[in-house]
This record gives sequence, structure tokens and C-alpha cells, in this order.
Amino acid sequence: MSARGRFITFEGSEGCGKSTQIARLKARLEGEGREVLLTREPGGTAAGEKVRDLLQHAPEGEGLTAEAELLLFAASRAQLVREVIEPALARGAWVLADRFLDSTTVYQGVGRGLGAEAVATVNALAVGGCLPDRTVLLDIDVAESRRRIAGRDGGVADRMEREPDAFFERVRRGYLELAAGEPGRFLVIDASATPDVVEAQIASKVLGVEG
Ligand code: Z5A
Repeated sequence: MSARGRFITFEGSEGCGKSTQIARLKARLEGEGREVLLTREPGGTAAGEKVRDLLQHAPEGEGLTAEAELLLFAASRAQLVREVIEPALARGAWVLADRFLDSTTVYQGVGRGLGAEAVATVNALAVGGCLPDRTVLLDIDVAESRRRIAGRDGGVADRMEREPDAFFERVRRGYLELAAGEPGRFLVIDASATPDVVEAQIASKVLGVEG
């Protein structure tokens, strides 16, 4: 039986560089001959992709309440964990996740104001004990986030992107507070640096690679 794989999650504001850095870490790991699985949330399964469409683009999602939104993110995650993440970890793969439960803690708990307790209860049910070994938090300010995502998708903002700056300020602060409370799991990186500098820090802290 192979040893359990490693579960690394990437978090941060939109445009912070998660996809860019996940692709780079995947290439490094595959260069070492490891199996690597990438996931994104919401989505990553057939059912989860339907939920993603509802949460982000479908007209039917426009009037979603904060509570319904929380449960939909959790539903997508519950499916992803059992259908994709757990089997991959069990066969020894590295799983690199573009968002996981911390996104819900921060966007729904802090951003939407649903509160830590309700969100923790829902998160615990969704992940069923499947928790990240390390979490890379790519920190950028709201103005830089807006700059990086401007013009994407033909300039059409999705449901979340239409929130005001104050929402994204709360999200950023929420992430930093969460990370401060769990310094053993979180690696906080200044993601306004160049992609090469960010990559080197991740390689050093997550893989122990220097130079
Ligand atoms: N959400 C939630 O509310 N609750 C939840 O539980 C979950 C999610 C799971 C998902 O959006 C939305 O759902 C998200 C939170 C919410 N909404 N918001 N806001 P998404 O999946 O569409 O997108 P995202 O996850 O927020 O991120 P992204 O837009 O895909 O960006 P990214 O992957 O972090 O960044 P990137 O694609 O690598 O880079 C963005 C651009 O910046 C690109 O042009 C890069 O070339 C450039 N870039 C990358 N790195 C750098 C550096 N270092 N310098 C300069 N430019 C850079």
C-alpha cells in the first residue's frame, strides 16, 4: 500500500496568482516523478461544476441568500472530497487545491457575516476530516486584485466580483487573521512580488527547495 499523499491548498483574493503558482508547483512535483492532482472550487466534479455555474453565472443564482450560498459551496466540496480528493490522497498523489474550506470560512463567514460557528459546523460536515497539510495564502490588496482580473471574461463581472471593495477588504483581513491563528498550517506570501519570487518562496517553504 502506498503512503498517503500530501494535500496542499491555495487561498487568497481573486487574481492573487493561485492558478499560476499551482501550475508551477505541479511541474516541479511531476519533474520529481510524483502524481499530482489539481482541483478547483467550486467545481471539480460533474455535480460541482453545475453548482459553480449556479453560484457564479446562472441567472437563477442572482437572488441566492447568504445561507443558500454557504450550503452550495459546501455541497460542491463534500462531493469533491469523497469523489476525487480522498481517493487521490489514498493512492499517494499530491493534491493541489485552488481554494478549499478556508474560502468558505472567510468569504461566507466573514465577508457575508454568517459567523465562524455556523460556517465551522458546515465545513466540518463537508470535509469529513479531510484537512490540508499546508495552506499557501497569497496575499494581495484589493486594488491589485481588481487590476489583475479587470477585462477578464470580456469585462463581465461574475456575481461575487460585483461586491464592493469593503467586502473584499473584510475577506483579506479574515484570511490574515485565520492564518495568524494557525501558523503551523499557513504559509503567508506577499503575492505582489513577481511570479518567480513567489514560486521560489513556495518551493522553499513547502518542498524545502533552496535557490
Ligand atoms: N468562493 C466563496 O465565496 N466561497 C467558497 O467556499 C469558495 C469560493 C470555494 C471563485 O472564483 C469565487 O468563489 C471567488 C471566491 C468564491 N470569488 N471571488 N471573488 P474563481 O474560481 O473564478 O476565481 P478565484 O479562485 O477567485 O481566482 P482566479 O481569478 O482564478 O485567480 P488566481 O488563480 O488566484 O490567479 P491567476 O489566474 O494565477 O492570476 C490572475 C492574473 O494575474 C493573471 O493574468 C496572471 O498572469 C496574473 N498574475 C499572477 N501572478 C502574478 C504576479 N505575481 N504578479 C503579477 N501578475 C500576476
